Amino acid sequence: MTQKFPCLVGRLLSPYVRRIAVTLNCYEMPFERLVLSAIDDEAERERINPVGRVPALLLSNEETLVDSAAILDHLDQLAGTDALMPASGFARRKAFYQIALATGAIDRAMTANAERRRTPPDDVRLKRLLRQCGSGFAALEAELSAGGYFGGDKIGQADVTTVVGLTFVEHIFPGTLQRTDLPRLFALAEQVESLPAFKDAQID
Ligand SMILES: N[C@@H](CCC(=O)N[C@@H](CS)C(=O)NCC(=O)O)C(=O)O
Repeated sequence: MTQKFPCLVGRLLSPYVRRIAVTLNCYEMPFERLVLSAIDDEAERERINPVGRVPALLLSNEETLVDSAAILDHLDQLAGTDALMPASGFARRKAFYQIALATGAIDRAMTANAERRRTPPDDVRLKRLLRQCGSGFAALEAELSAGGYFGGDKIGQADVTTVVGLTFVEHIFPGTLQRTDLPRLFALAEQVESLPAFKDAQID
């Protein structure tokens, strides 16, 4: 059966899946969803992606894209001059740096989440992972000017990935990140989470 729209695989609890959903919404590209858990549904995930990870994007020509960075690259090419990534130069390098801080912080939180589920958890490791997650967001706070976006006056992928990451960490480790330490990031998150592109891709 051929599908009309691309199909996004994974739950929006995953910040990697969610940043794809938000980006598709920003680009006004319709998509379908296949909601597979990143914990259960392993056989189905491995059928789609041999390493069992989400997100994947199933294209209508039956191609399968895996890994959120590769999926974003494809979507940015389709979006052309409307892409959320700067096309070249310092602005593009800077955006990649900021996105790497955000995905790095997300990965630390995910590893910490797995660590706290172990019996018994390694508390020293858990503390270090959460500290490094916090340091990533602190570095992002320093990159952001009050009331602005990372790239200036227009929302970009660094904003999308950072806010999706902040909301995720707040969700799985409530209270770990403090508004008093990250006032500009929390203000950015409050503002963009109220945009339709984010509201239509709430954590599920
Ligand atoms: N670098 C990957 C990371 C994807 C990732 O970590 N996915 C997690 C969910 S957030 C996953 O599928 N976990 C299940 C597993 O590793 O078994 C990307 O950007 O897509």
